[in-house]
Amino acid sequence: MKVLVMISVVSMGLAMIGSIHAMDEHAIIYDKRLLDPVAELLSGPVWLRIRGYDIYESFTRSESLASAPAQAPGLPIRIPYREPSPKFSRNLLISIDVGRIPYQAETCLAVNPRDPDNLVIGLNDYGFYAPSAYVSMDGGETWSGPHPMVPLQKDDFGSDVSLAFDRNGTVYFAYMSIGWKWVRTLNVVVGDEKASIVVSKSVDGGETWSAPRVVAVGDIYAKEDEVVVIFLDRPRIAVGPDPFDKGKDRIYVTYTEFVLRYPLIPEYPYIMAPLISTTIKLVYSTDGGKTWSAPKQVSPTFSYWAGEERRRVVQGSNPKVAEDGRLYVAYYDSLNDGPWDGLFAPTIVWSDDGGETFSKPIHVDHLLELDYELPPTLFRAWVSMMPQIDVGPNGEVYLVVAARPGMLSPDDSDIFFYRSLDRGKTWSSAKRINDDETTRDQFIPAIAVSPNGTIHVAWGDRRHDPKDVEYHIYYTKSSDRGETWIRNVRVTDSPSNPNFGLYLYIGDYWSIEATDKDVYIAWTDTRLGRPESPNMKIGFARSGHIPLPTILISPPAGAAGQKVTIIGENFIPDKEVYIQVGDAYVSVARTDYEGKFKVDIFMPMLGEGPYRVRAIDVSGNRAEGYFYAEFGMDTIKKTLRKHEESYQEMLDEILKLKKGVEEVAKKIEANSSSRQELISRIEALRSEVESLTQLTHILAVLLIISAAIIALIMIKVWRMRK
Ligand SMILES: [Ca+2]
Ligand SMILES: [Ca+2]
Ligand SMILES: [Ca+2]
Repeated sequence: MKVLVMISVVSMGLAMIGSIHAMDEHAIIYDKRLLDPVAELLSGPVWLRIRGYDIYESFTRSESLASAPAQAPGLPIRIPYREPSPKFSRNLLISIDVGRIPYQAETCLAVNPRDPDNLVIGLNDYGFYAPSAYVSMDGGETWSGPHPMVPLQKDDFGSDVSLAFDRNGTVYFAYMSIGWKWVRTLNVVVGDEKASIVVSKSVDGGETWSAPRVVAVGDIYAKEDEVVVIFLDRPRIAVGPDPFDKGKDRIYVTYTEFVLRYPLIPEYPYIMAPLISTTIKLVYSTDGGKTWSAPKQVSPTFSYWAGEERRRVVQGSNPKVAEDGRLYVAYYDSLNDGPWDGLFAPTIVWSDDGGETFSKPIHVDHLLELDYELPPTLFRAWVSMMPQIDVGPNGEVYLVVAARPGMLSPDDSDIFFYRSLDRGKTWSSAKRINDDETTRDQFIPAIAVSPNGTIHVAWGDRRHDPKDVEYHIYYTKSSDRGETWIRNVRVTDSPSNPNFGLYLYIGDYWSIEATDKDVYIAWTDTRLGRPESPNMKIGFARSGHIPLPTILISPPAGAAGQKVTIIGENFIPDKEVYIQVGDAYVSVARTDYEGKFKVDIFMPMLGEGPYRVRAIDVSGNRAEGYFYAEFGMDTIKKTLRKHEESYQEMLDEILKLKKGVEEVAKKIEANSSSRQELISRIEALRSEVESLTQLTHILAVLLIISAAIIALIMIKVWRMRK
């Protein structure tokens, strides 16, 4: 990818760009995208669009592939195996597919300071091209959503998510609103996406949201001698004490401003290669988001002509406010050797006047740049170099970032931690946070400091996979301001293969938040994805236990072959659940948006005794219970056997009697003196034998009838199950 960009940028040089797309008598339309020279630097979804990767198109293509292989309907395939984390809850996949494209990525978590059980997760949903919010009111056990953000009226889609609560429990959601704009000047027509930064807010914990308010405006316009593109990218929001009135909060939104100036030559219908500038900027609000300041400059502006060797850029800002009202902003500085090459600097600046002016930038370190991707996977991971910061209760500033550990190392990436105990002026040396002994990749770190000062860090980690493809989320914490860290802990209970998500892109950032009681982590999870049907969800876990799914079997006991109702809770929302009796799959149910389901199954003909009933959802959640078959197949068999036994006993009796009669007859022949008396005794015996014989006949008939009933029952059950 990088090579391609280089070629396209270099080939442009100062020469004409673009090819002629159409021409009327007055103007030439360029089909070259104006944002092309900076596409790789922009927010993930924008980059994909500029590079012509149509998510919708490519997904529907892969979906048609998915329907091709023959599959037995209703049979579960590749249910992910869950291996519980030793320190985190079972994982929830909280995002729901409301559009046709099952991709959600890029996530931000926020915890309501007025009600720590109120969590809001923002995420990008490609199903409807808009960021959206999911809300929990029980500390993350159950979620509602999506509550979609809307792009501005004339724009096409939204992108990026950043959330923060203020001290009163109002939550703010910053995102980009993006739309196409054509401009015409002299004899050229050019166009591209333009992005503005907008903020919506919610006063009910994230359930309902205000219309977006524009806080900074991007544009494309033409002047006599140039076409100017202003693209505002990657907003991040922070809320904290106003330095001039600590009794209230100030809201800050930082973003990256890309300016591309395309010179025009009046005599020719061409645009020239542009001058590209990047600056971290900021706007603030002191009235709860009603009005916003003019944009302020956070970083220096770095400019270069497209194709120039020296192409320094800044990107990836992250603001945080300390208790004393100082605002810190960290960002990525590629240095003069440009992005994805040589060195970069995680950089920090601060403002003591509420975002009006900023300190000189401090380079926390100079580190080896990551490549755009982390081999052998293709998703863009360079975003892991955008430093993440948080502030401790005593003004400590902590920063995490990913970088290449060594020039010649086969390891493409590690996570490094830094701290400043003098309010950002000086910084510790790098501390590697991942404690694996592999040369596999770690990426997309996130950091949070809980009110008691404990530092929490989470990141993507491929240490488990010798192929260096599948990732887990890992976590560590420090209770002594970063001196020592606990052993790394696995958070995810099932790995993700990025190739089974949107393989070029799995989100540019993930999120961690911590109270003194709990730690919350959200990330992009592809465990539901398969090569023929890719899938990307937002996964969530907390350090506190999350109740396991349960099933209720009603009635819990009875005859086999009857209808039994299974009611399940706490399963993945809006997805399939497979029902097993013993080891056989007998039915498929679908959960509602709350992860509940109810299904009637017919208990197979079973022997008397307890039978395990299990419900397994597509994400690997399982619950089991027992059904006690009181009268089943073997009960009938037993009854038949009993009848057979008594029949045999009677036959034996009759045979015995017969023998007795024969013996008596012999005796009579021998002695005929009391003949008459004997004859009457024989008669009596004979009638006894006859009545017994009749009884055995009745029993034989009964046996036949029982067999017929069993046959009927079995046919009925077989039909019903069909
Ligand atoms: Ca560099
Ligand atoms: Ca690697
Ligand atoms: Ca590594």
